Amino acid sequence: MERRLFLRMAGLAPLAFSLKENILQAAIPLHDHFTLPPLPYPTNALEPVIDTLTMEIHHGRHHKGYVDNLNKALDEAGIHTHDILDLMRRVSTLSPAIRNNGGGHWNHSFFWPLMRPPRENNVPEGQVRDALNGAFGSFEAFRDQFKKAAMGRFGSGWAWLVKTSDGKLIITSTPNQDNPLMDVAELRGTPVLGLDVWEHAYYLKYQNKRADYIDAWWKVVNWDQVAKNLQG
Ligand code: MN3
Repeated sequence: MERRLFLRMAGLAPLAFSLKENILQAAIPLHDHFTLPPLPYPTNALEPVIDTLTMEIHHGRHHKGYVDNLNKALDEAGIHTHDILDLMRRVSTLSPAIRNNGGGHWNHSFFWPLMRPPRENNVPEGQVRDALNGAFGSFEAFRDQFKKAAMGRFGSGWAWLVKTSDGKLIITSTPNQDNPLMDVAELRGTPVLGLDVWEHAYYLKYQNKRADYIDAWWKVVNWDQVAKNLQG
């Protein structure tokens, strides 16, 4: 109060007001666009298919890194948004850092709920089974084709089951942290299922054996989540 009174007396009230505004603006954290979502299960929940240390590093460091670097890249570009889908759809107009880290954030946020503790004979039922039968002939044929896409992605990337705008189910893969939502994607559509085939997703347990990781992964696929994605 004394300070404000002094400033008013000195004829400096407008200056005090603008100083206060600046301080308020500076107090808003710059990196508040996106945050790391918690895993929907403990880090050991997918053992032995995906080991605890891989989950800790994958979620706590890799995914967190994408979130932090995305926020930084958005600040640098002067973009203020909480709409990740909007960023994906116009990624060709944005910086490589936003493309890579925005994709990394969307992809991993999509990936975690697609898994659950392992089950033997973990096969889809109902609507998902029918949809896969319709599109690929059988679940086994779908699984083979999906594995081929995941194996065929040279270097780092993702394999996807995607619903196209005309309602068709197709399998595709993307490099790096790209995804089928991006306007730069070869095949665009809404992801229904996705598999991270970056080495950071499997190297500690499977080393260079990507095929073994893919084969084991079917035991932890959360078909209930796939059903939700198929309807959405
Ligand atoms: Mn990853």
